[in-house]
Amino acid sequence: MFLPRLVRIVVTHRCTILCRRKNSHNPYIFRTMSDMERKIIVDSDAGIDDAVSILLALKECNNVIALTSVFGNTSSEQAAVNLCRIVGIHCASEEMKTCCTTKVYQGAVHPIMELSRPKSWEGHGPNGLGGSNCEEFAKRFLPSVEEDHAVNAMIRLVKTFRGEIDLIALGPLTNLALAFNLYPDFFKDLKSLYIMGGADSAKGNWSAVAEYNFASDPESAKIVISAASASGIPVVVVPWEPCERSGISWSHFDKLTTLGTKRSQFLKSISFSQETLFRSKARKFILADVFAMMALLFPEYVKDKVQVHMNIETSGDYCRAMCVIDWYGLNFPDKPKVILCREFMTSFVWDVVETLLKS
Ligand SMILES: [Ca+2]
Repeated sequence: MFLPRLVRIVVTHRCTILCRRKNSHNPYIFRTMSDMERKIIVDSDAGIDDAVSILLALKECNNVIALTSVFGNTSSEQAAVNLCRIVGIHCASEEMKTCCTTKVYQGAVHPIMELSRPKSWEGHGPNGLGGSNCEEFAKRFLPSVEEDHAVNAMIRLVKTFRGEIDLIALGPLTNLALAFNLYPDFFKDLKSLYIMGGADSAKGNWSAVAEYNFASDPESAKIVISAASASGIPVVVVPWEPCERSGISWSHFDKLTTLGTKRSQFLKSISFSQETLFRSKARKFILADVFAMMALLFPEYVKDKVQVHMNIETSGDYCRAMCVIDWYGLNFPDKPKVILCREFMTSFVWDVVETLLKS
């Protein structure tokens, strides 16, 4: 099953050095030096699933060059504080002597067209991380939020490392839309863009038809999907539905949160609100953003993906922020397309999460 991946790596000569990671979740998955040294920016509203995704990126890559905050699961200010704590937990878990070089920047505080930020989902708790201040896990390493604004930092970094940065957006897309409006080559100068957002079958988790990240700033979602797909770079969208289908039972959650490590204890601590809300209703434990991060870091675990033209509805009484997808190419056959990830190899994804939490 995994041989084609290895063959592909060798045949395409992506890198001359193949590294087999210690404690790898799967002995047949090889990571190249280029995988580990790739430059990544994570734009995030710093909730529970964002936290696990970022810990995974920090563990698997040596060059997560920036974490940028945006409103969503909490305020942009609080999200920036949370991102610092997540970096601190990574450094403490790795028993580093000094904190890693990943910088944290604060970004947009409200959507482009609204003057207040949308309501947050209560499952992320009062501060986005279940109400936990995380200090017991991260007190040795707590980086400060940089003075530069997230949008300015993103533009600067993208200009500095033209064509080298994988940008992954795990919250409302406001920072990215602002960056594009300020610097029209912003998307063209990326290596790739990954987005957790939207609903591919209109199964809304916020409105009847819209997913939370897109519903929080539909105009920004429209700008980003349209401009990024037209830029020619790969634009990979992980919608809500496969993330929900890939949720796990609470007994599985119990296993992941009693592994005796800092990361495992941290997940238990920050999941308090989601556990309170969902466990008694027998709803599954879901980490949506992790699947977008997996699409970036472990694309071999994406089971089903398709190229489609996607647009975002920004008006209407019922359909604002809905993803409008031209499934059969009948209406926009010549328009730019995104890569839509529709299904994952779920058990492998959760094995990766368990390996992360065990370390
Ligand atoms: Ca998020």
